[in-house]
Amino acid sequence: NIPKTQTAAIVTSSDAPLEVRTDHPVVQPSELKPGECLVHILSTGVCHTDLHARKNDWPLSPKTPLIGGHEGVGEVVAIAEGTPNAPIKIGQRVGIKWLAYSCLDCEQCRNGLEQSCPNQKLSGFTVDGTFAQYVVSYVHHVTPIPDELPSDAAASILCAGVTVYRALKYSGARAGQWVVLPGAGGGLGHLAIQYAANMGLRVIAIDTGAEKKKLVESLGAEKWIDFKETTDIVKAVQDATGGLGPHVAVVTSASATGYQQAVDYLRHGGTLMAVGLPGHAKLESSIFWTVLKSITIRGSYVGNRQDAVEALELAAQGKVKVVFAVKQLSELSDIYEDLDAGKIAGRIVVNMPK
Ligand code: 8ID
Ligand code: ZN
Repeated sequence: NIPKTQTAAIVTSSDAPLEVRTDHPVVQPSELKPGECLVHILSTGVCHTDLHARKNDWPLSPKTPLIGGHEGVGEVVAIAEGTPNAPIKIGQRVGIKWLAYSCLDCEQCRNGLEQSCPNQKLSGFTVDGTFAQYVVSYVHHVTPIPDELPSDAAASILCAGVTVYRALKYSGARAGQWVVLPGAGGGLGHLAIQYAANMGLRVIAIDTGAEKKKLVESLGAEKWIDFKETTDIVKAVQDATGGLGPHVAVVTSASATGYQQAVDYLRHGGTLMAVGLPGHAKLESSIFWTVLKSITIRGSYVGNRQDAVEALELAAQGKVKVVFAVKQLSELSDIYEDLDAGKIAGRIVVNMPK
C-alpha cells in the first residue's frame, strides 16, 4: 500500500519559485539499498537551515533539485532487504535529523563526532529531506521517538533541540551560572532557554519584538534585551549579570550581528558557543581581549545519535516543549518569507498530507 507518487516541496534553483508537486515519485521498498528504510512523514519542522539551503547562501551548495527538511517524524513503512541488525521495526515512529547518515567506522564516528564523518549524508541538503510524504533514510541513524511525544511536538527536537542541547552540554556551563542567548526567540533559541533552565542556568535572552519578548519570558528567561532597541548591548548584557558578564554565550542568531559583541560582554574565562550559521560572515573579535579574558570560542554542529536520544528524553519528560504553530506544506514559501523577515517566534511545524 505504498503509493507510486507523493506530495513534495521541491527547490529547482535558488531563484525559481518553490514547487509543491503532487506527482513526485516514491522510492519503492524493492529499490532500497541495504541499511536504508522508507519513512512515511507525519510532521516536519522548518529550520532556518532549510532557508539557507533554499537560498543557497552558504559556502557549501545543496543538491538540486532539492527536497529540503531535516526535522521529520514519521513511521517506518519499509526496511531494505538484506539489512542486518536493523535497530528499528516497521510501524515504529522515528525521527530524521540533519545528519541522515554517517559511516560509523571512521575516526570521527568512532570518536562520537558523527557529524564530521567524511562519508556523511545530510537530510535536505546532500540527500532529499522531510518536505515529502515518503523519505529514504538510514536504519542506524533514524532516532526512535518516545511514545509520550506527539509527532508534531517531537519534530523540532530533532534539529533545533539536539543542536542547542549539545551546545549547552559542551559549553562547560554549570548550575547557577549565566548564559546569554542571542537569537533566543527563534527556533533554536527558544529551546536553548528551556534546556539551559533545566541545567540550572540563568538566562539572558537577546532578540527583538514584543512577541519574542513574551515567548522568552514565558519560558523562563530572567532578562530580556531587545537588540534593535538597545544601543549598548555589551553594557546591557553585563548589567544584567550584575557587572561581570555571562559565563557562556550560545549564539543562534542567523545573522552575523548576533556574534559581534560576544567576546566583549563575556565574563573572563567565558565561552562562546558558535551555532548560528550566517554563510559568509567572519567571526570578528578582539584578539587582545580574547587572550586577556581567556575566552574560549567553540563551534557546535548539530549532535550525534546519543545527543538526539538525550534531547528527546527531556522533551518526553515534559521538561522542554517546542512552541510551534502548525502549517501545511503548500505554505512553505510563505514560511520561508516569514523566517527571513524574523517574524517567527518559536517554530513552524508542517503536518504532512496523509
Ligand atoms: O548545528 C548547528 N550549528 C545548527 C543547527 C541548526 C540551525 C545551526 N543552525 C543555524 C541556522 O542555519 C541559522 O543560521 O542556526 C541559525 C538559527 O536557526 P533557527 O533558530 O532555525 O532560526 P530562527 O528561528 O530564524 O531564529 C534566529 C533568531 O535570531 C534572531 C532572529 O530575530 C531570530 O529570532 N536574531 C538575528 I537574525 N539577529 C540577531 C541579533 N543581532 C538576533 N538575535 C539577537 N541579536
Ligand atoms: Zn536545522
